[in-house]
Amino acid sequence: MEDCIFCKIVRKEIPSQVVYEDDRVLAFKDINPLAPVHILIIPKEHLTNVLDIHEDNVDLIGHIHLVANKIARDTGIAEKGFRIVTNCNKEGGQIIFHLHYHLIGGEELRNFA
Ligand code: DGP
Repeated sequence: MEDCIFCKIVRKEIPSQVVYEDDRVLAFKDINPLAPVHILIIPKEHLTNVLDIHEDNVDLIGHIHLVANKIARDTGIAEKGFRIVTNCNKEGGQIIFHLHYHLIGGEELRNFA
């Protein structure tokens, strides 16, 4: 997508602090961290949000969870605990309309649900 900020990050047109990359997924530090570890994990392919997940991309979504698992271990947050969040549409708190998973941890997280 031409004007999508996260597509531009994937194409390296906008700089980011990459923590993991493969042919399908990019993970980088959130520009506005809510906790000591706050990483965004995104598919390189432009999907708008979870409503764009269908039978033909469930494998990609599973892969994203494996990547989250690896990053959680590598950053040292796996043992104590962490959160994976994806916001969907405006009332769900989505600001960037490219599917992304927030991986958050490194401190005691408040429960909100
Ligand atoms: P959401 O509300 O779920 O759409 O979260 C979008 C997140 O993306 C928000 O935590 C801030 C982050 N973000 C927005 N623009 C940029 C950017 O240009 N670079 C990085 N690293 N993060 C960004």
